[in-house]
Amino acid sequence: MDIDIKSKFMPPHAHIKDKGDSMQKICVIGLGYIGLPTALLFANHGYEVIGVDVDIKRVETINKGKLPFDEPGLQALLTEAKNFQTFVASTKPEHADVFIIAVPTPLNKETRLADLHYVIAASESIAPHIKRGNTVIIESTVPPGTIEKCVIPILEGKKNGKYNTLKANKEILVAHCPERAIPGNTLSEMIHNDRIIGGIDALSAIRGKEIYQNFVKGEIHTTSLKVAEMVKLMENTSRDINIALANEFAEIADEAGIDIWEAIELANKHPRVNILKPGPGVGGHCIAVDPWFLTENTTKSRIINLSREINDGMPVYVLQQVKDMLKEVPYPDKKITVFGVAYKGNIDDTRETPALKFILLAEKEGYDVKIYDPHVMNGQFEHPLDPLPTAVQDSDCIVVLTDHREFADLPVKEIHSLMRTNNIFDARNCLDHKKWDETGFKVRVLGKN
Ligand code: SAJ
Repeated sequence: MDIDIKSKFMPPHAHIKDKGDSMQKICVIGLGYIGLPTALLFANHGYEVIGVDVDIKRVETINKGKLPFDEPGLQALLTEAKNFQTFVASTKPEHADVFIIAVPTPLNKETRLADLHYVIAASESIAPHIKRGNTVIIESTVPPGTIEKCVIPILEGKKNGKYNTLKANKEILVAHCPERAIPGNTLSEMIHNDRIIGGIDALSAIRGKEIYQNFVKGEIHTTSLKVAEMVKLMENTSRDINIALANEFAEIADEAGIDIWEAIELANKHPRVNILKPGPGVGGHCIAVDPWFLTENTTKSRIINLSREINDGMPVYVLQQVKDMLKEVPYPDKKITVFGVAYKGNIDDTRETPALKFILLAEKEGYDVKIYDPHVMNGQFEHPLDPLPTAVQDSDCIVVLTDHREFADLPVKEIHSLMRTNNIFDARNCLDHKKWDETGFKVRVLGKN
């Protein structure tokens, strides 16, 4: 598309690549798993960035040069940006050329509707600072139509009449650039993945592309706001459905005495088949949540709802398997040790983790549950965690719920000697089962009975 952005609304210093120009300023709202890396990438790619968060402690930690969570490569970006004074965190937004909203959109678990209050509060917080020619980019995941219906009226000042009304697509540019990075590999994915940018008009999308092109090496595809909103939800929903299928296959295989892991590996040798892995359920802030944003305004969804049901039911299924495995353990006070509460391997993130559901269900059934997770610190999870020896002391069964790389290399003999009865249930198929078996453990694996 051939649109001259500079001549339309851009302030004279807009083209930051020109030598001698002053730096453009970006205000990023939300310094979480997506907002902070995004802010720091811009701060290391020619922009002056102010990162805003309502959590004062988080703001102070970041301004001291420390990260509020682990993410490979992020510390170096923070240190660099601080050294060059291109980044500062604050609790209040201020005037900028570009505003990026990267706040969470949780699910209201009762209504199963997207809880937009953070997005609305973020939009309200920047509205008084927006000027003619500014660009507002929403990274937060939202149900289709949300930006036009809920965000733009706030940015235009229509909601409370307090601000001088600015017209989106005439005086302010509005775009949606949904994040696509995976925790644990966020920076690399932010830089190398293709991005989708939807605009309220073509100009907004192109302006968004121009901004992100400063650090994105993947292709940037422009489209409308609604298509971009839909694409993001379709991506995560397709993954949820694929995992649900893998989980259903695992249950069928358990019943039929087939090794599902071998079967999936072989099925995936077909050039057009790519079945994901079964497991104890789906966690994280996205895949367990986003499919509901697609179903909330329609009566047409079926497979999406069913897949959510299957994946949400996996902790129950794993517990049934563990119960069956322990039925011959003679003690009335059975003890279980959960290995891994992060929602997936090699990260410290426990949001929406299926481990929590498993633990609550097991405790309700009378099991005494201990937890070991080499990535998660005490205080980061709803339940207390223990060091490895305390966690396995007198235990009757280890239940592996997360595929952390450390679990491949555990002191199996020492663990054996500390436990009361030696059972291990691997819901991720991530251990060297032969080693555990040879040390005297009864081993069971999800989808491999
Ligand atoms: N899981 C399985 N089996 C698999 C793969 C994953 O049970 O074969 C489970 C994981 O253990 C975890 C959950 O699914 O509990 C989700 O993990 P994930 O690695 O699939 O995804 P997330 O939630 O960390 O990140 C996803 C990514 N989306 C896609 O891959 C389509 C990421 O690119 C998005 O940016 C992110 O959601 C997001 O923020 O939307």
